[in-house]
Parts: sequence; structure tokens; C-alpha cells
Amino acid sequence: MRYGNKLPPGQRRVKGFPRFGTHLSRPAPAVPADPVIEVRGAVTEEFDLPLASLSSLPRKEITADFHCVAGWTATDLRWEGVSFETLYRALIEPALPPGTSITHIKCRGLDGWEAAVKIDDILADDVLIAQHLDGHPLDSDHGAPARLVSPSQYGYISVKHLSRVELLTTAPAITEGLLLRSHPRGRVWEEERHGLLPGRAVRPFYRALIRPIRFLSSRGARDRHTSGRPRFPN
Ligand SMILES: Nc1nc2c(c(=O)[nH]1)N[C@H]1C(S)=C(S)[C@@H](COP(=O)(O)O)O[C@H]1N2
Ligand SMILES: [Mo]
Repeated sequence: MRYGNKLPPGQRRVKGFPRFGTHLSRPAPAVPADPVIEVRGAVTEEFDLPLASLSSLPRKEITADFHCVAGWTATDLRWEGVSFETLYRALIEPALPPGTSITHIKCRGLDGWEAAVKIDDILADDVLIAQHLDGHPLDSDHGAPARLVSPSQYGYISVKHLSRVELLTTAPAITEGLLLRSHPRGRVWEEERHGLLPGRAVRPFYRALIRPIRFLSSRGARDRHTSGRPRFPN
């Protein structure tokens, strides 16, 4: 969602779409030959969902901006894949014991990155398991073979290289320290940047992390020379 040309509070536009994350200078994790999403937690029986099974579900396309909690925004990204809600209703919900009430879904990437997402947030209209970006299969920089995309929440929710969803019936324990505690919802228009401090207050501190993290993240990128540059010459 965007209101006219306005960005959420405290965000600044970047050119292109940088690779960004704690993987820092490490290359992206290898994509398995037959990738699956492991379904774990409160299901009757845990199972592995082949990514190929997504092709039986209706496709969805969204165009949205992408907001990193550190303060950069990449604009007008066109994602294509399957709505998370569609996948959940068709293939996950039927595997829950009757009467189970899911409160959160913890998503995990092949590189170990995790985000626990409130059920209402992950079932929102604009949340996708994306397999294509701007008309091309997702590359390793941006989360191959499939990633979560939740444009109304800060980027840390949008888990790349999605390989596991864990169904939770209570809120997950907080594992991060005081200073770097991320907000459990991270909604961008509410500026839910931090778990304890007001979003506004942490802006300068987070902003200072952009350059070093971008630099390190680009070293492990698919093509070090173009990463971080605009995707289209203009
Ligand atoms: N698997 C995984 N997902 C991740 C991250 C990561 O390091 N690993 N970083 C998160 C953060 S902080 C951001 S801002 C976005 C960056 O996505 P991009 O690298 O496609 O720009 O991915 C998020 N998802
Ligand atoms: Mo981020």
C-alpha cells in the first residue's frame, strides 16, 4: 500500500533493490534439487510440502514497495507467486487438529534466518510466497527459490529462501537483546521499528547500519559488480 507518492514515516528511496541481510558477505544458500517447505509445529503430523505443489494453486501478482527497517525503501517491485493465505487454507489448515488456534507462524530460510509472524499479519491480502520478481525467477540474491513477501511489514519479516514454516499456538519467546530487539509486528505505516523504543527514536542508529550492511551483503552477491546498482540502466 502507498498513499500517493508518500513513503512510510522515516523511509528513504533507494535506487534498485540491494541485497541486504545478516548473510553479509556469505553467498546465498544452495537451492536443493527438489526444494520443499517443511511444515512443522502444531500440525497433526509434520510433513514436507514440495515447492512444486504450489503450481496447483492460483497465481497472484502484486506490485509493492519494499521497506527495510534500517530505513531504505525499494519502490515498485513486481512479485509473482502464490498468496500465503491461499496456500495456508488449501494445504496447511487441513493438517491441523480440529479446534487448534494458531497465533503465529515462524518462517525460516535455508540460511537460518527466522521471523515469527502474527497469524493476522501473514494471512493479509498482500502477503505472497513469491517465486518471480519483475518477471524473472527469483535469483539467489533476493531469495531463490521462493520467499515470503509482506510489503506492509519491515523487510525482516520477508524471509528469503523459505524452507520451513512452524505453526505456533502461543507467542514465541523473545531471544534478541534489548538494543536490537525487533518489533514483533513491524508494520511500516505504524513505524513499528523496534520492540521497545519508539520507531522515530531509533532511526539514526538504524540508518547508520545501511552502508556497512549493504557493502558486506554485496560481497556475497551473485554478481558483485552489479549488486546494489539499479536493476535497469537509467
Ligand atoms: N533468509 C533471509 N531472509 C531475509 C534476510 C536474511 O538475511 N536471510 N534479511 C532480511 C532483511 S533485514 C531484509 S531488509 C530483506 C532484504 O531482502 P533483499 O536482500 O532481497 O533486498 O530480507 C529479509 N529476509
Ligand atoms: Mo532489513
